[in-house]
Amino acid sequence: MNNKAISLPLTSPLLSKEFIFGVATASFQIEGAAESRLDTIWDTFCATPGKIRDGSDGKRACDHVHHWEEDLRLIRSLGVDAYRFSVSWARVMHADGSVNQQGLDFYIALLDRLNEYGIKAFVTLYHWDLPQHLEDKGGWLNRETAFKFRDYAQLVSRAFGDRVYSYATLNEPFCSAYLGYEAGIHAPGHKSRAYGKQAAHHLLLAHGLAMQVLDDNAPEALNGIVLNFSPCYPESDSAEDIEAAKMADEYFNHWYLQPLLEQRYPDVLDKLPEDEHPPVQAGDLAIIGHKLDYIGINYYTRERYQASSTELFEKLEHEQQPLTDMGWEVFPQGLTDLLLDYHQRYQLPAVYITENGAAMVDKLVDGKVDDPERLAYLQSHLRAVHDAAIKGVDVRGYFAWSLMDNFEWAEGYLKRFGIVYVDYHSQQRIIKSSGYAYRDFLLQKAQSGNVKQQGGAK
Ligand code: IFM
Repeated sequence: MNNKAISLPLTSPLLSKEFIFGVATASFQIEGAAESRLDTIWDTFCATPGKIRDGSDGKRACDHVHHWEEDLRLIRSLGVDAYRFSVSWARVMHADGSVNQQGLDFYIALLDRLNEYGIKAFVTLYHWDLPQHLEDKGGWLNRETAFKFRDYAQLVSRAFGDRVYSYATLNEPFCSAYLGYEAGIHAPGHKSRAYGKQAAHHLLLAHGLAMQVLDDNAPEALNGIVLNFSPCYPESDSAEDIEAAKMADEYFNHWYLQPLLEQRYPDVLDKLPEDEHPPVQAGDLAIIGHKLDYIGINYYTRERYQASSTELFEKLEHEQQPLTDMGWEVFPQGLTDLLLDYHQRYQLPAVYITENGAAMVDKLVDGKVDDPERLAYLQSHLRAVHDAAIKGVDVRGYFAWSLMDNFEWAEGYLKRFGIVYVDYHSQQRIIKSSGYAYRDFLLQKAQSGNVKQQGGAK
């Protein structure tokens, strides 16, 4: 096999004309232009010494607000069917809830251009950048934030009209809740198990409330949510390790999926002390369980667990090679396993792989970036999606994370996930060899008789 190219079996469901390929980004990670929006929890977090590894922030990032036309031309040149990006709440809404028209116009122009190019817009409403004024009132610990999110979804979906192919309410509520309120390694940096569950519940409630709004305002769009999963494997065949991995799986993965699909939290809830239970009020789970048109799945790696004498489970370090620059094990089989497992356990709606990719140590040499490890990662994970699809999982799309290198949260600019390299000084974009391989793969797919479909999503 040519290790400079991406390929799939000719009969792969991923090569059908309906299957959508895209690239993804998020507002805080690429936009910059912080002066034309409100402060967010990530601005505050970045300004707190020691929180971001390289001491950087998102004030300029990829300066996408000033480079968006060039960036959309770049996206078009890759031949993708879709572009997934997020809207910055802090850019489109003033603190008093009124519209920031300039901010909204930015996204409307972007959407219009995408539509002109025939590229489907997958819009995420919340990719972690909560306006700071809401955090000042408790952020996701405050139930009221869920209702503020509904108002924001109302404003955006009314203004965008029928320009959007698909909405995701939230990106990875696990990260917002667990990393932000329980582990303290993401903004706003709280460290409390009780807070983690409280924030998670309010995020899920926000999702359900926004779904009602999206279904009213954007009935033709595919409306859903994006979750991240790391499947949990037991370290050994012992009953104790198997039980530990099962509890971890419920705690980190099913905690989000089960309320959405079955209107209940997983059984591991009963193992938690009363003060760590989510603050569920009557009717909440019915709101959270609003019918989804699709579920977005973000996959990067797996985790391994063993039994612990003091905790419910103990997570093991990633040891198996190869590792990405994040220190995450490259384990494509985990994506197939996860998709098949969820397909068996739940009545899953349509599935889109909304993020998948790898941070690697990229070097710009003579104006080029050769990144064979990222290319191999993409190839093996596309194959993993294919393996699940041929076994019956209704996967309809795949988005590479990320279009371009960007602000990688607590890692700052030290980690590069892009299939396009960004020189942060000159703001030059340089397509990496993985980006060219992705483009060539899509070109070949298009040439083998596949015609892009136009029109509504549902
Ligand atoms: O960069 C992030 C993204 O914002 C959310 N999903 C995981 C990516 C890589 O860490």
